[in-house]
Amino acid sequence: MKLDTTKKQIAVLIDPDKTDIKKLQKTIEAAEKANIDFFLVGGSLLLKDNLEEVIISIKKLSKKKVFLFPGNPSQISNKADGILLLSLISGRNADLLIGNHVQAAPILKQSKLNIVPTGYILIESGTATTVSYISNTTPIPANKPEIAACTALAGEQLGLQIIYLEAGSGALNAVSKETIKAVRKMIRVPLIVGGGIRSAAQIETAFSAGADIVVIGTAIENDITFLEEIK
Ligand code: 1GP
Repeated sequence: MKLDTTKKQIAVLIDPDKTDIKKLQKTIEAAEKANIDFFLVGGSLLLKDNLEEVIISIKKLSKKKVFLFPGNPSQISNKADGILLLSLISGRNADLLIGNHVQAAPILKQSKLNIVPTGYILIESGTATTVSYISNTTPIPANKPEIAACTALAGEQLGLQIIYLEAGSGALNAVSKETIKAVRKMIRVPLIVGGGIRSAAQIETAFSAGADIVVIGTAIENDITFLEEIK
């Protein structure tokens, strides 16, 4: 696992659909000034065919690592540094647990990408999200932290190297501190938390509850000055 998880980190998620080159440049420059730690690129559903273009643009403006955050196997690119190889362990959709990975395996073997085997756990967040609809899975109820904790533990026992607690992009409610705490208590591997985080206070809450990495996407897409607040 080549993600540095020795310190608390903030990752900026770039959804290639929700940006253009001009906006992207401004975002990267602001992210550099805020000294964020790395970038994730991807999305559950991409309408534009600009994933590589986005990665290349980030690489031109920043030395920070870029990790793929793929919604499906078509979102693999050698231009990135690594990939969160997501297994959607909160769901029971076989393709997202292992099927897509079988198709991607030979492509990944030929790539130079750092592969980060990731247990991806969707938490119910107040309304349907693109990721819950597209993945055709039921998120874990927000008021059942023990289910999230046992799911994360099972992922760790299966050898997954990092756990990602996801409320969904633009979620109404972020993952609660109770859920983050319960998961943190149960596992030893690093913990990523994302979805619906739109204030510095929420970032602090996630970190103090036990998140190692917090992912921010929509809040920065909507208002680039949020990066100054993060700084
Ligand atoms: C989504 O966790 C990420 O997959 C980030 O979510 O866009 O709500 O910040 P936001």
